[in-house]
Amino acid sequence: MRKEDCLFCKIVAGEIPSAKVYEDDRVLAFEDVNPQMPVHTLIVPKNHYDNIGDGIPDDEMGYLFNTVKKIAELKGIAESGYRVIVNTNDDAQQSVHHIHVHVLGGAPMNSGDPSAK
Ligand code: DGP
Repeated sequence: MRKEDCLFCKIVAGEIPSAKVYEDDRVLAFEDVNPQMPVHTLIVPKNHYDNIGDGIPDDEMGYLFNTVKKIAELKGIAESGYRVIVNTNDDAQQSVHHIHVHVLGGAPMNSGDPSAK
């Protein structure tokens, strides 16, 4: 399931280049173009869903979130710790409307200010 004119669908298809961290048949992880932390990787399902409220099947959602651990290990932050963020719609400033999980780490963070990425 692909959506026309979706930036992350184009990245999944290889039509727009990205710095790939991990890929399998269901998900792609790549470096955020505008990193907010020393480690800032995005994970997307290859199928298109606008956001967390878009009726994502449980197995798809579970697979997406289980990939977080893999990425944390690949990036060397599994032990030191990391933050997982899924921005959803306007108030959260979701700018790309293809669900994506931000995995952030590599340095100590603030206490959890929801406005901080
Ligand atoms: P959000 O605000 O949650 O929708 O975050 C979207 C993120 O996507 C933002 O941190 C920057 C990143 N991003 C936007 N365009 C591109 C791109 O073309 N390539 C990559 N690698 N990241 C992008």
